[in-house]
Amino acid sequence: MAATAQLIDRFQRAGQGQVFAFFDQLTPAEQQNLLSEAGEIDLAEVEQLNRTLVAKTAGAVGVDLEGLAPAPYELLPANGGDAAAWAAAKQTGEAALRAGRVAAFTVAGGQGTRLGYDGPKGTFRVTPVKQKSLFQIFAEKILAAGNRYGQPLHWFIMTSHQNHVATEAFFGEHNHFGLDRARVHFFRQGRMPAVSFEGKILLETKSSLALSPDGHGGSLRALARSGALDVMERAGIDTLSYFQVDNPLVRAIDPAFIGWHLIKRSELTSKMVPKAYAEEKVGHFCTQRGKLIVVEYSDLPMAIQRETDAAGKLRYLAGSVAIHMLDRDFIRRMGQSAGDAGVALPFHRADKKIPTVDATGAAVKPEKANGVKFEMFVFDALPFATNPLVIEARRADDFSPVKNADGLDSPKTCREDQLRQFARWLVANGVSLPTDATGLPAITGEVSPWFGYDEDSFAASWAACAVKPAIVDGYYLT
Ligand code: UD2
Repeated sequence: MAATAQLIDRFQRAGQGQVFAFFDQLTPAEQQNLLSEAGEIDLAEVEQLNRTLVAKTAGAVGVDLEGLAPAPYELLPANGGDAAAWAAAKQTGEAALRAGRVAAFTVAGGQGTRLGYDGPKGTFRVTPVKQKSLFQIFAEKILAAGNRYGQPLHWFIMTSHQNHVATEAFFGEHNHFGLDRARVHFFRQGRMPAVSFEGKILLETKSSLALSPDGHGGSLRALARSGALDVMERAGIDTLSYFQVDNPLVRAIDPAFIGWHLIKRSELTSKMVPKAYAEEKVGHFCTQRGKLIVVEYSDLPMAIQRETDAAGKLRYLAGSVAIHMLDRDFIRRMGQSAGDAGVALPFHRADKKIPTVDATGAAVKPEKANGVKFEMFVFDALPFATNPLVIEARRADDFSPVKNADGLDSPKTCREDQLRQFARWLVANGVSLPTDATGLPAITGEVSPWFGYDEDSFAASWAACAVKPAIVDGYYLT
């Protein structure tokens, strides 16, 4: 049988023949497109997901809560943690940076639908004065840290099929923001087909499948498959600093975080911030049967999220802000296919409105969820890691994502959090800058990561200014 007929036959035997319902009406180029997309699909995997995730109703896909307890974490010195241990961690992290063992890694494959922004999310402009894009901020932090430790850093960026070309073009237009382009590595994440509630793979058009990114957990496979891990190995990099594209406040390169990870011989270390309120939409670090896990807010019953201890503090306080340190060999182990390694990240089900076609081939834009997408989450790697660790981070210095057009986690809240951070750094160095009760200064301004990307680098630059710059409305330190 010819390859085409064989492929179609395999889909038919798997009960997925509808994928080729319009095949005879397509042009040769369209047929080729559909065949190539169909060739990407692992039918056995889809069959298994249909059995385990789709066949049950959304309500019945219960999460196992037995034996769940809040996870322990390393407290910051300000909150009672061991100051000497933090100082040692910072020193170890700085030594690793000077030795060139660390690279940055941004997951930027998401679609940014909630923000309503058309284009790769990393191109969204967020800073108060210069309107720098998310990508530019990360680039400058990475450049500045490379200068500080005398070792230029590599930066890995995971894109999706939808935004890969636009992302690379954006970097090209901006001359890679001054980074050595040989050290900036883009690669696409994998994709998964969406299925109907009956488990049928959906067509997006008559000649294409409804495919979507396989979640940030797909980054482990994608790092392995793309050759990124080999690049790391050749460059002597064994530690990857992982952060999300939507969070400009992140300490992209944080020596203490790196140091904790290395000292504890952890394969996967994560930052937590105390949840701001019980209903905050973040994952929760928990333990279960001796393993460290993250339970998403949508999976943890609200009664548990609201539980408090005797002192009135939230019991499940440790919120996951999607900032991790990953060991290269661990990624290699997790990035193999399930068959090779015997371990694999689980998929999660998300019910979505999926544009598709009806029985006549006419386009359908559904008004309510009509199918299921499958995604992997990177934090599901925690129970597979040796010596996994959680450390506390200060929200004000690590986390202010841009997710929604207005309200919480919006461009406005993020801009204000940047202004508060700059104000804290200035005040800590003797500048008098009036702020309101939340720390928000009355004037607008901006500190370039070149000048300071954390309190230490800021203090060093400030001290080096023979004549201190005037801090007036619209100031820009660079
Ligand atoms: C994520 C976490 C949540 C909390 C929060 C912090 C999950 C399920 N939840 O929520 O617990 O830590 O972040 O901000 O992770 N991405 C890809 N490829 C994909 C999907 C996402 O690269 O296929 C990237 C995306 O570009 C972004 C990040 O992953 O950088 C987060 O994606 P999200 O917006 O879907 O996560 P969110 O806000 O639901």
